Amino acid sequence: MQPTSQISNRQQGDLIRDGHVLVHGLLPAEEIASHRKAIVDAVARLSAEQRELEARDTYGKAFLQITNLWTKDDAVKRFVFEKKFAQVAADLLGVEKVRLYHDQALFKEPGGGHTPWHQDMYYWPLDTDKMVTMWMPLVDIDDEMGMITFASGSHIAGPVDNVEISDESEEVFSRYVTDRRFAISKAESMTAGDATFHLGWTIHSAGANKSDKMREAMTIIYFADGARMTEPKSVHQQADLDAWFPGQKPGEIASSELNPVMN
Ligand SMILES: O=C(O)CCC(=O)C(=O)O
Repeated sequence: MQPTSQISNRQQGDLIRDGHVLVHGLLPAEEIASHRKAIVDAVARLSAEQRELEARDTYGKAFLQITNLWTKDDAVKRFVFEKKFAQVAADLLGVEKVRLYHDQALFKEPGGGHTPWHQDMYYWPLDTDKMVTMWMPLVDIDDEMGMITFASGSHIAGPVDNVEISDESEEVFSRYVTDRRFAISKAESMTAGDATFHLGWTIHSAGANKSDKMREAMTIIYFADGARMTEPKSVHQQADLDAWFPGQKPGEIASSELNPVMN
């Protein structure tokens, strides 16, 4: 299917081959400030994290994580429902329509730890691999701040191990990507409003935030319209089914009130 958004056929091809692609300037500079303010304010209001970094486990050190902000804040909803984000997602997946899985803010604090290598699809109880995450920094970032990092081509083999994001996933996947000699790909820097898109099976991670600034990133996960719920294969998939698909059961088309069509 030909792209109808600002992405090119080449970028579509890159996603299929590498499992990730960087799109520059998806949100123009003049639009960033107001969206950023809305998201930063919402995270400050909604984050319940009280512990010092040292008192947290690896996952807790990686970021402040607030999910489905669109249901809690109308200003953030305007960001999440930007049709052009969803159209890029649909074009990259080669589908006509995409639905929302969920959004999430991932704010890596100054001094925050690395995000261990992992595969997102481990968490997702859907029968499609046409799922993609948009990851957008709201401030200019460089490698020192915790750049998102991909093992290019690692999506092609599908699931590698049944392991949640943890010290164990870091060990398992870093050994796997080294042994298989995947090219490790990350941008040297990203400007606020640039975005990466990665597929659900693409093995990825992010570095620690060695700077004294917050790495503010917002993510939106999309899936191809028509996908069906599957039997949860883990407690994590059960938790996702309950949280993101209220009232739905395995076998049904994923389409709860939390999963509107986005483009
Ligand atoms: O922001 C991060 O540190 C990791 C992001 C990530 O794993 C994701 O968006 O799937």
